[in-house]
Amino acid sequence: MAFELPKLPYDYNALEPYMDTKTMEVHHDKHHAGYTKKLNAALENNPEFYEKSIVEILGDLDAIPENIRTAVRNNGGGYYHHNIWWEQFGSDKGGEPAGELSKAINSTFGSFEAFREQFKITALGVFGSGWAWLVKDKNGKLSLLGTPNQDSPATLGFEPLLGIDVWEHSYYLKYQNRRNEFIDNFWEVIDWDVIAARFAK
Ligand code: MN3
Repeated sequence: MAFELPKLPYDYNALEPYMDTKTMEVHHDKHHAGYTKKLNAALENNPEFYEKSIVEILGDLDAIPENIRTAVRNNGGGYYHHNIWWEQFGSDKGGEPAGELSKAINSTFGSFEAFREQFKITALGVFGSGWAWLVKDKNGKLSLLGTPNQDSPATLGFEPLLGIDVWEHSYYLKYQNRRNEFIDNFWEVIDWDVIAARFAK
């Protein structure tokens, strides 16, 4: 079974005014669809990899034949990261984490506010295209990570809990060069129950 583009879990306009409808359409139907299609095309002659999960694939890129490794790294990362991206949002969300996740954030970063500030610095520090992440390691320890292009936390042995896509395609139509403002508004649509469930896994 080839990899499938997941359906957007809400309407294209669900995240207005923080993420605009047009960006949502292009981001899901063109960019995410494109990564999915190119990942499948790259694996066409090695269909045994269709049987693996995308996390398994990205976690062991050395197992991928060298002639398709870069394509799988880029498009597999793009496929996986956008799956994470859509799932972590909802309308009427935002606010703050609760429970064990809240405790872990406070003990790691000092406070939720301090976490948001450090996350923003990480996201602003990604030069060009890439992502910033809240990740956990194998022992459940939290940290922040910036990754270029579609390089994946999964390749580095981390599990991504929350990610911000700072490729220009993610915000340019609405925010132009104001990555700063995009990052500030990102918090308004985060579904912290989803992030807490990822943390608890
Ligand atoms: Mn994107």
